[in-house]
Amino acid sequence: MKEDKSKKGIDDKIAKEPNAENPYKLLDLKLTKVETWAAGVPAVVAAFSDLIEEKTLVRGTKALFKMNQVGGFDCPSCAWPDPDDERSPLGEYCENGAKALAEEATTKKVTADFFKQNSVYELAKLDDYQIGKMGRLTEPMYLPQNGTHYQPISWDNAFEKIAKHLNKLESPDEAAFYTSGRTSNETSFLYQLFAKEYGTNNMPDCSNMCHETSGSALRPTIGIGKGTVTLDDFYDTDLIIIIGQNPGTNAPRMMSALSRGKKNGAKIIAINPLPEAGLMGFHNPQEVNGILRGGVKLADLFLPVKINGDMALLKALEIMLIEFEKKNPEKVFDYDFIKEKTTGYDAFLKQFENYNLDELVALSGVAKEALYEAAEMIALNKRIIVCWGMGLTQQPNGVEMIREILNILLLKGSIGKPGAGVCPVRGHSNVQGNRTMMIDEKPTDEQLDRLQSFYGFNPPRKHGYDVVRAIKAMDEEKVKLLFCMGGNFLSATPDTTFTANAIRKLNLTVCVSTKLNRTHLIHGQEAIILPTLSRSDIDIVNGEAQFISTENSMGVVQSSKGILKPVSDNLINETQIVCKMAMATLGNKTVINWQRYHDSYDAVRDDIEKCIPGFEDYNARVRQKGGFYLPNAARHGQFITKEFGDRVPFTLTTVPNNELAPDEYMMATTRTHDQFNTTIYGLDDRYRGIKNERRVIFMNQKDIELAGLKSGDIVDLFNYDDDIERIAPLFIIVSYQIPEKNTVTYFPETNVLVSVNNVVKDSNMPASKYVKIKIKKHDPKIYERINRL
Ligand SMILES: Nc1nc2c(c(=O)[nH]1)N[C@H]1C(S)=C(S)[C@@H](COP(=O)(O)OP(=O)(O)OC[C@H]3O[C@@H](n4cnc5c(=O)[nH]c(N)nc54)[C@H](O)[C@@H]3O)O[C@H]1N2
Ligand SMILES: Nc1nc2c(c(=O)[nH]1)N[C@H]1C(S)=C(S)[C@@H](COP(=O)(O)OP(=O)(O)OC[C@H]3O[C@@H](n4cnc5c(=O)[nH]c(N)nc54)[C@H](O)[C@@H]3O)O[C@H]1N2
Ligand SMILES: [Mo]
Repeated sequence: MKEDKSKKGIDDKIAKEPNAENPYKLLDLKLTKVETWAAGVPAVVAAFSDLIEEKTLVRGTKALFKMNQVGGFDCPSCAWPDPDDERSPLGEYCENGAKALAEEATTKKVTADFFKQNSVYELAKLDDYQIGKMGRLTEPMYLPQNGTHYQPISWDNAFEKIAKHLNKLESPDEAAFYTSGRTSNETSFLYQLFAKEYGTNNMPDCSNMCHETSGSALRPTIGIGKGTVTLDDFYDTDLIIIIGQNPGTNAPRMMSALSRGKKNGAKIIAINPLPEAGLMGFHNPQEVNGILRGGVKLADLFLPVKINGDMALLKALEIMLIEFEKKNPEKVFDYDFIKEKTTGYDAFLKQFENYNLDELVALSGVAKEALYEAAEMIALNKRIIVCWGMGLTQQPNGVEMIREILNILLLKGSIGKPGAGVCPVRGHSNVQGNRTMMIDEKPTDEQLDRLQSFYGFNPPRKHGYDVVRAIKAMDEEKVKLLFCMGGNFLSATPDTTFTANAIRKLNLTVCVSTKLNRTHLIHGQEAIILPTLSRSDIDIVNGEAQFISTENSMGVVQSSKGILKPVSDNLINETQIVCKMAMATLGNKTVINWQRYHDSYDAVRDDIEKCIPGFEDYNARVRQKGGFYLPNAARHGQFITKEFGDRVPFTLTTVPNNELAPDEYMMATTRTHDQFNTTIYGLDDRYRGIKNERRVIFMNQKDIELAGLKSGDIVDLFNYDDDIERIAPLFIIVSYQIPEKNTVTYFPETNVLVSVNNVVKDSNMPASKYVKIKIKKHDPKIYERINRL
């Protein structure tokens, strides 16, 4: 590696370290049985062992029983809703909710002394698992330019520094304000309000890497960028299709809803390259029955689609449905619905003259008989729910694929009715609420008009940067300051080396965080860490314990009140952080009474009510048991859009060309059972039979043999998008039940291979489940080739 003499200090030292952005070393992989059932006793044992490891058994257990209970706090993990009616006395949590809680309820602390003893340089050599296990952040910290160690800073001085940096930028658009999806409604509202009053719509958020694709597909077609079903719909429906989503790991409580639906007669089809345990069967750990015996078989039919073979699969199903309808006129399609509620049906039908069923079947990778079976299940049933996750949204044609799903539902008249509709399964516990609160780089004129008329300032109208555009703007030095409200920007985003270098160009990075993470260690010229309260912490404002509110995957807004004593007296809540930053930055230029918001969540909610439709009587209704549903016209069969009036369009889409060179493979990056995004709880992926290693690559046995490799071989992975060599060294091959030419690895380790230009059309999300790679036997000299720009 050449030395750049022009740079000094710590950044330079890290820049010479080949693995500071993404350290790599192999552990001691053990393969265990691949599970075909999810949850059950091991899940309960795993949940409690995490609490023990985090030295928080009593605190954690006390908190677990309050989690997702009426009057308790909302699980910080996923956005799956709580039942409206009865909640399980054994607890409404799952193994992964318990792990998420253990992470934040930990009594381990990262103090000023810790930073004094550990330089940023040394910390950056640790992997994400080790960094995350250091404990909760306890006081604000500051890293001066060329500094080697973070040092304590008072809250006031921290805000003064941030204000000074913000005020010296040539334009407000030189700042970007990132949000991760745990932030409450109240904080989100104030945060976007501050960014707008300051003068920018640069609000990249985790949705830009998650469900932006779903919003982009649904908003212009059904009139709302959210799902249309509620939990009750799952309990009484005919058919549930789960495509590109892994509920056993990422939304475990969804399995209770699925099994209740099944008991009431629903069938399930799962479409996924991997036979995920949570799609196949479920033992409910919350029911004595589930722990001791039995359990419910989930998928009636599993379609092992090729990565990105979904479009071909959906079109093949449509051809089969059209044939069924021809043979059984008016039995398969809902012509009343098609006539009254849709547009474009004739053109939709006509397109199939150009498609060949057998070709589509081959592209999907699924056997024709299995597809017929699926088509038959769709043909024979009327009420269908389709759920999807990152398997679709992180594909280059994700927007089109979701619209193709919609086409099928339109044929069946299966949306906007009980037991029928679309269900994009959200990720972060309040990611949906963030968007409702206008955390959005492209707010609508209606939204801005309402803010303008209530507050009286002119919010900026120009759209801001999303995540991918923000990274590029940072690289081009158009953005000079990155403020992160939660999250772990570097580890979550694509093209790790490129992004790390873009971050290093910034004047200042500020992270509001609960735990130490990589974005604190690969930073701008100056860096500030602001520690904050988490969901489960008691939040006292003006002497009184407060609650915040969130919106779940099904549009229910409810309160959340922490119960644990914070690990430090020097933590303030996120809302207060925003208010203090606003007061320090805007001074007497502001037209908003930030002190009032600082002192009272009720005041924030009162004003949200005035600016965002659906929040009438917010303070009263959020205090009701179970909260309240936001309006959702599509749920009730009203689909209002500017372009199509009150009709939903059939969308004409195309089948992508997924051809690969002989030595190329398609890679999807996914989560293990032991992580929450970039927070690594442990090193196992229990359901997939992986123990004590994350640097694995799942491959089909035939591919392994064809490449002259064998299971257990150590390989390096390469991507060559944009004619740049991207390298992820040191992965172990695991032979797995996965379609040929397809591979799966875990993020964030393989984000380094995802080009920042590999994005989803229309939503501009990283297409991190569609990465073309090459695989070569590990070369010990590979490190010399790692290009650090
Ligand atoms: N415990 C835990 N819970 C979580 C999270 C976590 O990290 N840990 N993350 C949260 C967040 S932010 C989110 S967004 C959600 C994510 O939850 P999911 O949407 O389930 O996300 P992933 O695990 O990334 O991948 C989903 C599935 O897509 C499949 N897949 C990959 N490529 C394709 C394809 O081409 N076609 C099809 N049909 N399937 C494909 C993979 O095999 C995998 O089973 O979970 C949330 N909940
Ligand atoms: N290759 C690849 N990349 C992906 C994905 C993928 O499937 N493949 N998935 C993408 C998806 S779906 C998402 S949503 C993003 C996630 O991206 P992010 O939301 O940015 O990442 P997280 O790992 O969830 O953030 C973890 C950090 O949040 C902080 N934190 C936790 N709780 C709180 C809190 O209550 N308040 C505050 N202020 N901070 C808190 C902690 O410090 C922790 O280190 O990653 C994306 N990246
Ligand atoms: Mo997500």
